Amino acid sequence: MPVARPETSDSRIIAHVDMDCFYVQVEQRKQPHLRGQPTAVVQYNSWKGGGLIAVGYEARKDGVKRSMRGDEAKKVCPQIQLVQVPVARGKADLTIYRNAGSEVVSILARKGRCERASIDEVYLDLTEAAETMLKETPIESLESIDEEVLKSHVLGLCLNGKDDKEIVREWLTRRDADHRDKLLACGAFIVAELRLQVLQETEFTCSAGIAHNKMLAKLASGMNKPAQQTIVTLSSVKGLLEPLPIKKMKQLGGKLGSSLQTDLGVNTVGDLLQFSEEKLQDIYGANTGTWLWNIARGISGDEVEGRLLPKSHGSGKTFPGVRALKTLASVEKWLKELCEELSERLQLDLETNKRVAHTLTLHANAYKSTDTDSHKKFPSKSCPLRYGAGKILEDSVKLFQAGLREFLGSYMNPVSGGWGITNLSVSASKIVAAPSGTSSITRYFHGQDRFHTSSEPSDEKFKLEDDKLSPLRTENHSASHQTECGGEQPQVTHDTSSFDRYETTCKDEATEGCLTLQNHEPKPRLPEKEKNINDEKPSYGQKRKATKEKGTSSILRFLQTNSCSSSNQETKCLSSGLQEALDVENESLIESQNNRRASQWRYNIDEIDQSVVEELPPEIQDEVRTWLRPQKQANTVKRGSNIAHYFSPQK
Ligand code: DCP
Repeated sequence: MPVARPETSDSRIIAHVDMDCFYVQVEQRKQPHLRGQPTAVVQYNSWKGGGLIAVGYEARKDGVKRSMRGDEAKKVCPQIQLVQVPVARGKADLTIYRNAGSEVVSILARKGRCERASIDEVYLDLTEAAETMLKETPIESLESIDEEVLKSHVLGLCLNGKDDKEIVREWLTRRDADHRDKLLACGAFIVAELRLQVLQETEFTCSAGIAHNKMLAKLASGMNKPAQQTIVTLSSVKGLLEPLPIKKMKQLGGKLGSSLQTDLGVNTVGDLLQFSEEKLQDIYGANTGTWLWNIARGISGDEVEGRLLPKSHGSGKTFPGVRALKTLASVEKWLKELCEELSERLQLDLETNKRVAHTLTLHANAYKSTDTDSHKKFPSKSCPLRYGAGKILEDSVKLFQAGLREFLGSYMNPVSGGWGITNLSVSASKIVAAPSGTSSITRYFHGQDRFHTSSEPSDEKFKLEDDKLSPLRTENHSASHQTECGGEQPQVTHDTSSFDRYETTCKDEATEGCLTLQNHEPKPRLPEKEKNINDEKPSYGQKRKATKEKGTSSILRFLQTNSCSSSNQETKCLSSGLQEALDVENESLIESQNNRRASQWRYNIDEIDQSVVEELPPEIQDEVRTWLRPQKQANTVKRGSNIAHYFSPQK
């Protein structure tokens, strides 16, 4: 869910730096003879010349596009150089690009707080640096100004194509300029210098947007590429935003954007301006309403997070068309590859950065051959992460089983086929600093081993991801979630809008080998009494209500299934291979249903895993925590309260 944060100040100086045709530049540095040549990077598979994932600017001039395959690119640009993405474990290996991104980050971080937003994008908070510069070096008295700064594009400034640099120079050095514009001018100097340092030290060019907040800086960085920078002045904000298609705005690429279009007739950001904050709050809830009102006016208080390392690690692969995985054995084989890669990267992160990840998540895209329910998605599943490739694989297999069972429903037997997996990925998130000192790290892992004595994850630790728990939980997870994938992955929506949207939509073959930015769809919190603009149509609010109910039953199912599975079944399930396990799971499901009918429900509160609790709706979390306080346990459970409702045998 978008969070409406008020601007702490409209004098912040924020830059968004985006590398130009990044993978192509990395390959050109590796093979200097490619410099200046039309070049594109293709995914490793050779069908129709492979899918293009990065296109150099020389090739773009000839009409080559990222949506093309290698063969098509050769038709429009016969001299194009196609470079294959490195391959490891039968899939794309992005290590060189990741490392190249880290080189750039370490340079950009020199002047202020720096947030690594993706493999080739960075936000910088340059407020302090700009203020210091303004105090120490008044720009109006500068005699010579670097070309790179003079090449800046200042939005709203009228250029004539002849004396552009002079006009920019005047703007930069105006004595009577507003303080905020003076700070922006300083930002332009600082960013130009950083971009030059990146070029000198890494040979890479990049482009940047400089503005008073992250949203505007991001919108501007792609406006003039390659190797240029764009400044968003306060006076230009209205003109910049008004014509923008609403779906292009960050966090509006999904359902919320569609609701604005269909329910309110809002197609551009300008259209949103006619709605009062109260009206938007009435429809979408207080927070989302305010957020919408703010973004229409270019207001966004999002802070640049000081983070030079990725938030999560992922390893994935797509299996398009005939390559879809149709047997459990093939899924297990690929999971092994993915888990090994993930484990290596986790190990490296631990050794290099002393960080540990806490959550393992399995995502997949699937279809049923006899599909009557084609909109149904394979549910993402997560559990506490245990270190070691073997353990990660074991847990991933369990997560896959759980997801497949849910995807197919109780009437379809996973073993008998009739399904296909077109995308598979595992990711590790909730990465935090490891306890300091090597001995602590060792203790940490010993502790983990003790916890998982059987090396088997207990069923209680498997939980439904996101929407599956409850709608509120989804809202809690609306913050952007970035995964640098080590393999073939879903789409990247690298337009000016939704780079950190959670688009579960996937991927055609051309997206293989790509970096994935996985984020959560904004889910507005709805007001208690939902007011619909159009009572005829099912509104966004009504849809959400339906989801809520669905979420409630899902969590119930989850808790009950877990608590009902007998230890005998569990042991059998865990010690067998995937096929056998799925048979057992089916039996277990039937038995758990019977158990439910017989009201043999039991849930041992001591077995509630903390990370499961964290995924529950906030009010439920509070109540569970109250339960977990032993001395108060007996007195604090409120009869008829929400938690009792979720956990009650009758349900
Ligand atoms: N990428 C990918 N798969 C995609 C899109 C992108 O693997 N579907 C990779 C290759 C890109 C890198 O991510 O080089 C960064 O993506 P961008 O969208 O930022 O595009 P480029 O950096 O290639 O070009 P631009 O100069 O337009 O930003």
